[in-house]
Amino acid sequence: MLQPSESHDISGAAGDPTTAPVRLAGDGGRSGPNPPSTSVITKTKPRTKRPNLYRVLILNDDYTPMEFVVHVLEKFFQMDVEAATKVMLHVHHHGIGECGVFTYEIAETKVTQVMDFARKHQHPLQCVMEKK
Ligand code: TYC
Repeated sequence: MLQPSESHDISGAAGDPTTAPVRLAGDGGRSGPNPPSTSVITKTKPRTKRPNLYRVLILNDDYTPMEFVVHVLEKFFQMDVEAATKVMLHVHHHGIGECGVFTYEIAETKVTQVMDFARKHQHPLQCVMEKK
């Protein structure tokens, strides 16, 4: 008499080495032929990390025309003429003022754009960035 384990399997999956459950030694026979299905639940915390932020600042000087500074703030910092004039006058009176807050690469780009533009027009306007 053939035992079930000796029979020639013609039913498909059970005898298919690619799908047959692996029988593990020492599992008390719980692994097959139909072992209880188990799964591993991995908890991944929804981690949102905030980027480092940088202030872009302009500095006062005695020579750069007020209209040029207003133009810079409109051109590179998307300010309207009223906001740009307020910032320019703040810098004129206090020596330094904020143009905006950006991630590192954007802040660096703004500083370069302002410095290149000021140099091109031969104005000594200075623009810097500082970590918040
Ligand atoms: N102090 C300049 C002047 O009187 C105007 C000025 C304002 C220059 C802001 C630079 O960042 C600046 N012409």
